[in-house]
Amino acid sequence: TTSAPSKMDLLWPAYQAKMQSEGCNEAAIAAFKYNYGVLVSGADVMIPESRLAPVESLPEYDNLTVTSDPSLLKQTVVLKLNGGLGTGMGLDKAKSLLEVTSGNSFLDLIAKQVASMKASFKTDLNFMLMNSFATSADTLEALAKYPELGTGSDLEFVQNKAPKVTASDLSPATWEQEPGHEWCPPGHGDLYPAMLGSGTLDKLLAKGFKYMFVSNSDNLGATMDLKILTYFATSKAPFMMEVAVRTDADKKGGHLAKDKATGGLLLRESAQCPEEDEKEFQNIGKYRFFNTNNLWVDLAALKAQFQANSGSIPLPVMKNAKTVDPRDKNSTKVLQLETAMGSAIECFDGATALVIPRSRFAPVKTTSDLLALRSDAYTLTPDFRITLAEKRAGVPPDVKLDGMYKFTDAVEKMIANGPPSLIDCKKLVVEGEVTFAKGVTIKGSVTIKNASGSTKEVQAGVYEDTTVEL
Ligand code: UPG
Repeated sequence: TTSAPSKMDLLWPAYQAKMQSEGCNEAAIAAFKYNYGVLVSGADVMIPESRLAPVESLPEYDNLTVTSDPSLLKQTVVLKLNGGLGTGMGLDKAKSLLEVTSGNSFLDLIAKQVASMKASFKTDLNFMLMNSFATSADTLEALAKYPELGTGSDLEFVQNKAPKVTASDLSPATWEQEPGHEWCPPGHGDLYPAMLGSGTLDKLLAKGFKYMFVSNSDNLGATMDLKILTYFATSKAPFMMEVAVRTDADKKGGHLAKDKATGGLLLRESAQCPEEDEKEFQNIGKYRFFNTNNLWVDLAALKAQFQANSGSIPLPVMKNAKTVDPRDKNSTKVLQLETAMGSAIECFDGATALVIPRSRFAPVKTTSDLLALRSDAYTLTPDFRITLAEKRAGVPPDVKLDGMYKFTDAVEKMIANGPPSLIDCKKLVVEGEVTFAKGVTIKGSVTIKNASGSTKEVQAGVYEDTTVEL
């Protein structure tokens, strides 16, 4: 008997052909095929509240009693995710090219951090980047002045590209005006298939590397920590996520939870939360732990995952609805299939999480984050980390800038005389167009409003728990 071809049998060959003629490797095709299969099956990709239980307690960094073992450094690769563009902040290049502080971009600070780690651990340290087709050239150019960081395939591998899917009939999206728009980066969960497909994973294993520490390039608090490495290695866990205790400033990103069915840990990204559960997602008393995206991976366990799952890792799939030309809202409606690196926590038996001090987490997702980071609420350490000032006791200021400050050039204008002091600021809200005079100090919760329609200056002085109408 012959059965009717499945929907997947009918739809898949066009993608296979498209990816092959584009030169995508086997691992990239296998990863996309898995994601696309989930889409075609019609499965609900959301993670509803009903599936989750909160995580009550976890081991904490401050209570670890391990004796650091520096010999582990030689078996460890430090990797930064650098595939993302700064589009959301008005930059058409890699986000890590943005200036963070005193003439240093994220990449400058990362290069200086690595140099400083090598000096302080008195050993070579293997450093790598995952770039995307959109960030590779600019990044390599910016890093050319740090040759000691590494070069060529020792320094980077480039992540995969995935075909965009036409929303109406699930066929491969086409856009003849600009065929580049037919492809997208498949999210940072692509780290794993990209490592496999580029040969990086096998190369590292062959050279005797055992562990990988990976983090976001926008997190300048994430550097090698020997105590954590030693804890991870001696725990023999295949995978470990560094989590931070959530604060009011941590509304985006993903939180850790327990899968009620299996009792295992899982990550829920905001894109995976059904609208009706949004309130619970934001409940920082219930879901206390936040994924910092600082992850520790046992490379042999990663390789075993691929072997056990016929060459792909079954990460939860996220559907991102867009238009094929991102700038043309009238162009074809498409779905972009993405995965998140931290979701792998549910794939590895025995995966764990560790609560880390806030100093290891200083992300820049928005210009509000950037303003806070430029202020005295954060400090640049001698080893080039950016961390919350000690006086903040682990709590970042909650900054909310007006929508007109979405792009960095607007923020540069606002703080042309220097950023306000935020060391004692709980919350700062800016509504309307303002500039800060030199010498503005914000304490407690302050709202600054300018409804006039033209720029007004916030004059020098101390503003404490007040609303200022300019
Ligand atoms: N990135 C890639 N390739 C991609 C997408 C992103 O390399 O296809 C990089 C990007 O350059 C950045 C990092 O991945 O360095 C993180 O990407 P971003 O979009 O900024 O992070 P989010 O998806 O917002 O959040 C991640 C985790 C989330 C966590 C948060 C912490 O998914 O769970 O809470 O990081 O900042």
